[in-house]
Amino acid sequence: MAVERTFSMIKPDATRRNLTGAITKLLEEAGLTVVASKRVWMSRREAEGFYAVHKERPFFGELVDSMSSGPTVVQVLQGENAIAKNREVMGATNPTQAEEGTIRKEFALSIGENSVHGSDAPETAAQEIAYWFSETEIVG
Ligand code: RTP
Ligand code: MG
Repeated sequence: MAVERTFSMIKPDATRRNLTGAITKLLEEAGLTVVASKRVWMSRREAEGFYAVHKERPFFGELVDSMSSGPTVVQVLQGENAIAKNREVMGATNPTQAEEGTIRKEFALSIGENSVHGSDAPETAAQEIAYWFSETEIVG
């Protein structure tokens, strides 16, 4: 299995409830290492750019509103099989379908306010990391 990097966000619904530490703990316990981290309050324009792939979806406006409504913690996670492992720890997009022990089962409020984001493939991980971080900010 290869060591990979993936991109993760702790969304405003979670930072607002002071869950940055609790969520990071679950990621670390799953064997992922935080190799870059910063807190950002993204603008609507940054949120629209980040989620451009969803711009035709009916929930796009709501998603941009919510992601620019408060601070987000953006992170790069490193570890074996990091992309799939992170998705596993996050749990299903809709928290009512998330498995016991996952971040979304424990903390998400709704499908829109679902506490975390994680890249879904190597290509999107590389793009999403580059959207928020320069190489010098990542310390492996
Ligand atoms: P993410 O990208 O955030 O890690 O989550 P995901 O792959 O599980 O979900 P995706 O389909 O990529 O959707 C991105 C985010 O949009 C919000 N969403 N709202 N109201 C809705 O029906 C709806 N559907 C999706 C969620 O916050 C989701 O994480
Ligand atoms: Mg997604």
